[in-house]
Amino acid sequence: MQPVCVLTIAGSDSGGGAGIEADLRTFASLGVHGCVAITAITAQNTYEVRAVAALEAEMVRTQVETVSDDLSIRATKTGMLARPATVVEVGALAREGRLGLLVVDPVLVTSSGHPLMEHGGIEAYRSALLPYATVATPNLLEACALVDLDPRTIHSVDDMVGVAQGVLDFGPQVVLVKGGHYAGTHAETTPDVIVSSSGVVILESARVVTSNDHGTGCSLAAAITARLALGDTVHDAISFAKTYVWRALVGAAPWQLGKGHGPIDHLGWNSQ
Ligand code: PXL
Repeated sequence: MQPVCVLTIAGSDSGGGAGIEADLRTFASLGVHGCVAITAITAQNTYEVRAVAALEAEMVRTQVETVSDDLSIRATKTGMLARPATVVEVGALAREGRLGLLVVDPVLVTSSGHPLMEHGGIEAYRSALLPYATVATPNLLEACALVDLDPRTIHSVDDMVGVAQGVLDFGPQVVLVKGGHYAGTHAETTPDVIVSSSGVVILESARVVTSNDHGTGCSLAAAITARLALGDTVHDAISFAKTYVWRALVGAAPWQLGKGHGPIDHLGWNSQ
């Protein structure tokens, strides 16, 4: 049996918790071969981002072309794209058919508030990349930014559904709005909202209270990508990925790898 190949187009997190590093561990853990196109290098640890250096969009294109000229990429995940020009370039690569099934995680800022996208990124996502997405996986704050809504106006799961439908209008086949930020992270459950042309599905799961939650969004999108590449339907891939991240959160809850938000247990999830 040959392993299935997938690609992540994302930034590097020197602390190893998020970005490319999380994606590759997730891919390895779920049995697919991960290729990468690096968009930016971040100098960060578990509590701060000290610097970001973005690559030129052209260099991102060259990485993707080089990989996809040789390996058969079944599915691609995009994470931190850093520059609007890179968002546009990745949209063009999708249009050229180089990316396979496409999971777009529209990363804009870190949870601590450090920007991971330059000015103009939101408009680029709307017009150039979301139309090609099989699944878009914004968190609630990113979804609000995409539809130009103040997150303080979101008070119910119905409000979340409205935001998700707004993102769906930009063209993805399915939108998953993650509920981790719902109710200011104090709610006992995290409602995830999935919308598509076939309707609305709400997935509830118990919140894992832990400071080791860095890279959960990246890992969720990477797990969806791996499962899509392996042949799951979008809904099955999302359900699987939620369980994967939930178990990896539980597994890492006792860890103390730094002073801030540590990584999740990408590799030990199956023992939970
Ligand atoms: O979780 C968003 C994210 C994506 N990519 C990189 C990051 C982060 C958050 O810190 O560092 C490289």
